[in-house]
Amino acid sequence: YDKKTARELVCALKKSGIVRTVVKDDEPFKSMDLGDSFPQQPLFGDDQIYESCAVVSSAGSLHGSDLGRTIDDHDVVLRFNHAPTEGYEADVGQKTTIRVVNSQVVSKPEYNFLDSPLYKDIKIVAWDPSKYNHTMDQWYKNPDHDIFTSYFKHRSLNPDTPSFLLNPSSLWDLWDYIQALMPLRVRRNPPSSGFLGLALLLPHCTHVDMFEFIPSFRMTKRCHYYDHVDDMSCTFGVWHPLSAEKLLLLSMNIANQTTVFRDGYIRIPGYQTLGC
Ligand code: NCC
Repeated sequence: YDKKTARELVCALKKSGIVRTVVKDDEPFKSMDLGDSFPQQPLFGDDQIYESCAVVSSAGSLHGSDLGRTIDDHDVVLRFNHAPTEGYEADVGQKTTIRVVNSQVVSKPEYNFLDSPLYKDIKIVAWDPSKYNHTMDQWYKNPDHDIFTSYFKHRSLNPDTPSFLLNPSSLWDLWDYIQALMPLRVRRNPPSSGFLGLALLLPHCTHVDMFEFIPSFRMTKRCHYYDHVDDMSCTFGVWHPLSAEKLLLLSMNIANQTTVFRDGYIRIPGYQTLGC
C-alpha cells in the first residue's frame, strides 16, 4: 500500500462500499414491524457536502493539546462513545454533530445510554460486530452485545434524535479493504470506531481532519484524554486492527509533518474533492 498515492487509497475506500445504516425494509426488522422505528431521513442527504469535518479520537494525547477551538471551527464534529466535552473544552472543543457508539456503550447500564444528555439531540450511529458473512437475521439473533433492546428504546424515547444502526456488513467491507492493502494477515475483527467514523464522513466532506489518530509528540502511555488509565494498546490496538488502520490513514494524509506530529491531526480529502 505504501506505493499507492493518497488519492488511490481514498478512492479504493470508496470502491469498497459506502457505509450503510439499517433501513426500514431490511429484514428481519421489516417483518417484525420494527422498520418504522428507524429514522425516516438518512444520516446525510446523498448530495450533502460539508466544507470541513473533524473526527476527534479519544486518545490520551489530546490531553493538554489546546485543540478545542481548531476542532470547533469545523462544520461537522464527530466523537466516539462516551468521550466527554464538558470540562475538556480547551483540548477537544464543545461542538458535537455525530457520535459513533459501540454496542458496549449502548447496552451496558454504566454508560447510561438512555438517559445521558451525551446521546440526545445529535446524530448517533450505533454499531455491533456481526460475524463475517453473517446475514442481518443471524446478527439479530446473535449480536456481540445486546444493542437492539436499548437502541429501540432510545428511538421510542427520543424520536427526534436521528439515531441509526450500522449495517454490520459495512464493517466487514472496511475490514476487507484494510486486509486487501496489508502485506500481512489482519486478525478478523472489525475496524475501530475511529476508522468507521472516517468512512462515514468521506462521502460528505471536502476534507476530514482526524485528531490524534496518528499520535503526535504528546503521546504517552495514557489511553484516553478523559481518564488516567495507562494502556498502550488503546493507541496501537489489541482487538481492532488499529495499527493497520493508522498506517493506511497516514498514507492518505495530505497535511504536512508539522501539522501531523506537532499540531496533532491528519487531513484526508473527501471523495468528491478527489473526484473518486
Ligand atoms: O477507546 P475508544 O474505542 O472509545 O476510542 C474511540 C476511538 O479513538 C481512537 N483512539 C482511542 C484511544 C487512543 N489512545 N488512540 C486512538 O486512536 C480509536 O480509533 C478508537 O476507535 C471503539 O473503537 O469503539 C473503542 O471503544 C472502547 C470501549 O468499548 C468504549 O470506550 C467504551 O468504554 C474499546 N475498549 C474496550 O473495550 C476496553 C476500544 O477497544 C475500542
